[in-house]
Parts: sequence; structure tokens; C-alpha cells
Amino acid sequence: MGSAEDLDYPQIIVQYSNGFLISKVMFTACELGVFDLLLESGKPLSSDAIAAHLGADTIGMERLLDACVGLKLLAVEMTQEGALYRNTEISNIYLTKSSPKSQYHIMMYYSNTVYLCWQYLADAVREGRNQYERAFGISSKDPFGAMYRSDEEMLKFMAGQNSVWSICGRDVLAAFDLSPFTQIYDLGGGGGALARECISLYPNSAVTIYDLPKVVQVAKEQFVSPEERQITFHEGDFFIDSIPEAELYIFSKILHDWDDDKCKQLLAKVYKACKPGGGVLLVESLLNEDKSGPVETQLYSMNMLVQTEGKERTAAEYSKLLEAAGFGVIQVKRTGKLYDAVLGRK
Ligand code: ASE
Repeated sequence: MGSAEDLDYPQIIVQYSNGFLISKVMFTACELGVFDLLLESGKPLSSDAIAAHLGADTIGMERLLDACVGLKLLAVEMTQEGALYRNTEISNIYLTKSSPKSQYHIMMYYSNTVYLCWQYLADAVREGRNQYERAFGISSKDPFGAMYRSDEEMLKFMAGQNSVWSICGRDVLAAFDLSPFTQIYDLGGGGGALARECISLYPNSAVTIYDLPKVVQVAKEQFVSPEERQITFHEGDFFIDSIPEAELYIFSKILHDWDDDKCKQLLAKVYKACKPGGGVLLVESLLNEDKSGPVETQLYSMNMLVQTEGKERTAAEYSKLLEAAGFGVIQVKRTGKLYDAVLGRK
């Protein structure tokens, strides 16, 4: 590792410059199905066999596989028949499509949508707003209109957002004892992965996913089966339509999409609807109070600039928004993972 004094060879600059190459190698191996094939095959395969199965060029595939070995996403062994590749344990768990903890869909969203928006990061910083006009030729006034510009984009976003709850869902829901709340609304709950974690952790709870009609339709078709009786749906636009009474409201990665005025508007509406003794749970990635980190959260905040109207905030900033809406007794729990929890009580 380079240190601050190590000015002869700037390790950290080299590492950061290569960061996007690393991302793209991992995304591409996922996209082409390398990890899925090696999981299914159950035995190590040669690069020629992998290329043939996946309909790829042998030279291109060998180079991709070797780069994955360098990144420790694959392991290689030399045999008499040549090099044979297999998944590492972490690839089996997180990079295959079928694994319960798969991060495949969020990586496809990063690689095919977020990546294109970041082409215009400098413009976003110059102008202080998202870049849908430059990236996709569509109006940036309504960020979710832009993000859901086609059914395919909406589905990719929903699947992507779902993947994170398989690795962070339990921690954010266990940050507070939510068992006193049985009637829960997940506002902007999308594909329902957090709702599913919630009823699994709190078996006496029932969760209603409140989302736009077209989101609810896709969630019912693709993500939540009617057998999951504790999960129901409510179609609406939470800025325009009414929010029904409940004991607990979850805003998970919602406030970070919006400016302070819109957040206050949403929270005031939820405060009115909330039963006395009830509350609101904010699930967000929290910045340090001096905004010095965590670096993942700082990067996500840049992404909010490029893709939405919002930003990542500190615990004090969320507390202020909650107080402005009327919520008292605000508690903050950092999980040490990507997403944290803030609870406000009515
Ligand atoms: C949103 C979350 C995300 C809106 C757009 C988004 C994510 C990516 N694009 O509410 C997930 C968080 N990851 C990043 C890079 O921000």
C-alpha cells in the first residue's frame, strides 16, 4: 500500500485510475454468464469450453478469465490439458444469478444505466443537476419518469434495488425492535425484497408496498407471489395521493432521491397519517457528521446528483427533517454496512 509520503510512485492514483476497469471486468463476466456457467458445470472448465458455451471469442474470453483471476473472482489451476477456471466462494454466493444473495441485478443496473449517466459527471457538477437530457435525451424534470422511461428500465431498477436487501435487509430491520408495529407501509417499496425481509424477521407484521401503479403491477407479476399473504399492495403517487393510516412507515432509500422541501412534504404527510405511538423508519446510507465519509456514501451522493434530485445526508440532517414534520424521539443506528436506520416516533 502506498502512504502519503510515497510520492515516487502514486499507488493510490494508479489504483483509483484503474477502478472503473475493475468494475467493468466484474460486470462483464457477470453479464456474459461466466459465474453461472462455472456454478452449473460443477467442475473447472477451460477458457475454450467457456467461450464455446457462452458464444464468445476464445481470445477475448481467455483474457477476461485471466483478469477475473487477478481480481480473485476466479481461481485457475494448471493441468496437462491447460488452464482450468473455477469460481471462488465469494463469486458463487454473490455473482451468480440464482444465488439467494446474488448481486447480479444491481451490477447490471450499474453497468448499463448508472455507468452511462456517469459519463456526464462533470456536467452534473457544473450544473448541479441530473443528466438524463444528455445521457438519454429525456427531460430531467421528473427523475422517476426518466428512470422508468421504459418497462425494461423500470424492471432493471427494481431488480437491482431488490438485490441489496439480501445483504443489508436484516441489519436495517433489526437495528430497532419493530415487533410492536404490526401494520407497516413500505413507501416506495418497489420489488418488495425489504418487505419480505420484514415479515421474515417480524412474523406478526403485515407489510403494504405503496408504489406507483406501474411499479405495483410489475412487482405483482415478477417479484411477489400471491402466496405471500402478509405482503399486500397499494397503488399511488405518495406526493399526490393520500397515504393510509398505519403504525409504521418505512422510507427505504426514498428521501435520498429528493431535496429537503420534498422530503419535508412527504414526512409531514406521513406524520398526519401515522397512528399515535407509531413511527417512521428511514433506511439510508448515513454520512459522517463532518461528511468526511464513508466513501461509499460519498460516492452514492454523487450518484444521486447524476440520477435524481436528492443527496445522501448525515444523521443530524435526517433528524432535522423528521423534527420539522413533527416526529419526536429520534433514534439513529449505524449498522457498519451500506445502509443504516433512523427511527422517528409520533
Ligand atoms: C436510488 C437508488 C439508486 C435512485 C437511483 C439509484 C442506486 C443506484 N441508482 O434511489 C442504488 C445506490 N447506488 C448508487 C451508486 O447510488
